Amino acid sequence: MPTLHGFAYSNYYNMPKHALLYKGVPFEEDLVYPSAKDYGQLSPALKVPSLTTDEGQHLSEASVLCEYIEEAYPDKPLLPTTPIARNKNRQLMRMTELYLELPNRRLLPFSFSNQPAPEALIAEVVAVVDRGINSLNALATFDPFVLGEELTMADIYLFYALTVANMGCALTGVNLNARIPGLESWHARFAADPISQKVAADMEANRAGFFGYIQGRR
Ligand SMILES: N[C@@H](CCC(=O)N[C@@H](CS)C(=O)NCC(=O)O)C(=O)O
Repeated sequence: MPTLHGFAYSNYYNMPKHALLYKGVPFEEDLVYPSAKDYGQLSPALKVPSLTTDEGQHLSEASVLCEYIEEAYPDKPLLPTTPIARNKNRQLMRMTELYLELPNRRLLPFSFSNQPAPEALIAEVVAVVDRGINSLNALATFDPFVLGEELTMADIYLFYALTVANMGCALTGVNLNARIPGLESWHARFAADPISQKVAADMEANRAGFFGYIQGRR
């Protein structure tokens, strides 16, 4: 049985977790924070999540884990079949990560500490997030899923990326729901899914543990 390493407060952890739950793949969860001794053996970049496969191989990087899960457990596919449709899916995931998640992630220290972010940083973040908004508006249909009639990896990726994107947007004032038609109702539908609710409950249960970990690092 594969083991998913990390902690439930991590939005990246929740991407492969949601994919495993959706596919009904039995897996174990190993609650670990990136500063744990020997974590580098699981994830060379010391990032959560990582996954140990049935063969004892250690993989890391959330998007790579999602690809692995799709290849190793093809039942209940989360990627379409044609090369172009698969490519569009990956394109949306990549753009979501580069232009929505990562820029807003730069604001997390300010969000967690309730400190105002420097204006110059806000301007940099907003400029990159503009690209993300344009990308989503060009690719996503939200009808009813991000890229059409089927739930795909792009839905999972965007949903959990938005956890961090929305925290950053609370500081920049960018209103993603207003700028991306269809996003808000799609998000509500996805959040109501029982798998999303389980992941959210696990996340909430890890809140105190996560903030304890953050405080300990300061
Ligand atoms: N590119 C990585 C990013 C993962 C990531 O940033 N994880 C955070 C938790 S949400 C983490 O491990 N942070 C620890 C650190 O940066 O020291 C991935 O896709 O898995």
